Amino acid sequence: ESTLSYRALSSICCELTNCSSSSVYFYGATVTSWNYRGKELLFLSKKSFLDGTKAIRGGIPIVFPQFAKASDPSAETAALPQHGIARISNFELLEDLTDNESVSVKLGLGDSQISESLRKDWPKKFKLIYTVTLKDGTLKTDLTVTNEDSTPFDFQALLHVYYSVPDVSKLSVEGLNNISYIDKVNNYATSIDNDQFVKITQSTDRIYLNVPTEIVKIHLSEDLKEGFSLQRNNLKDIVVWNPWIDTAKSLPDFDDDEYKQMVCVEPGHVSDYVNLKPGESWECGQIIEYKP
Ligand code: TA6
Repeated sequence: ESTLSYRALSSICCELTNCSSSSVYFYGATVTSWNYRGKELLFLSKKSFLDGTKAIRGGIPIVFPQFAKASDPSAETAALPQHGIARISNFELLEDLTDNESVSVKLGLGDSQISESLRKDWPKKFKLIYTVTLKDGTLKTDLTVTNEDSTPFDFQALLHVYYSVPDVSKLSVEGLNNISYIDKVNNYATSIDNDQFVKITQSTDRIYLNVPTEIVKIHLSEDLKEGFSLQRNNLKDIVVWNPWIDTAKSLPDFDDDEYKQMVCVEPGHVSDYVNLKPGESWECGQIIEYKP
C-alpha cells in the first residue's frame, strides 16, 4: 500500500501500553491515530488525503511557522500557504526512544528537506524536532524549533489536535471562561464569556488569548466523566474549531456530516510571533490525558 511509505510508525502497540497504539506519518509528522484499548480518540476524516498531496485532515497536524495566512503582508511568513510548511513536508525518523515505560519516536525536519518553492517563500535555515510519546492513557507531543540561520526569524507554532467526539452536542470545554478570544466567525471581534463550559452549537473558530488555565478539560459527555485533560508547555493560546455544516460542505477532504464527530482544541503560540535568535532553540509541547 503506497500510503505506508509515508508512515513513520504504523501501530506502535505493545504490552507496555496495554495495547494502546498510535500512528504517525512522515508526512507532516502527523499523528493520525491514538487508539486506547480499542477505542480511537483522534478524529481522521474518511475523506482525508493520505498520499502526501494535501495536509492530513485529522489527527495532529503541526502548524509552523505561520498559523492561518499572515494578516500582515509585511510579515516574514506572509508568502507561505495557510498553516505553513510543517504539515505538508516529509519529516525523517531521527530516533526510536521506546523504553520500559513508553513508546516514543523522534522525527526531524530541516530547511534542506522542504520543497524549493516553500524555501523560496520562507528562506530561513531551521530545524524542527518533534517527539511523540505514548503511555497508557497519555499522549505527549513535544516540538523544538532551532534557528540555524545567521539572522533572527519570526514564527508561530500550533498543535492542531482533532479529537474524536461521539456527539458534538454533548461536548464541553472547561477552562476557557473569562478569557478574551478572537472570534473568527464574527469578523475577528474580540469577545469574552463567563460560562464555565464552552459548548459547540454552531460554526466555531476562536483564538483564546494567553490562556492561564493549567489544565483545560474536554468533556465528551454531559455527566463530565469521559474526556481529556490538556496540559501545555509554552503554548499560550488555544484555538477551538468546529466547521459546522456549511464549512464542512465546502471542504473537499471532509465529509458533510463529520462535524458532529470532532472538535479541534489546539494549543499554540499564534497571537503574535516568537522571535528566535541565531543558534537558539524554542521548545513547546502538550500532554493529553484520556479519562475513560
Ligand atoms: O485552527 C483553526 C483553523 O485555522 C480554522 O480557521 C480552519 O480553517 C481550520 O484551521 C482548518 O484549516 P485547513 O487549512 O486545514 O482547512
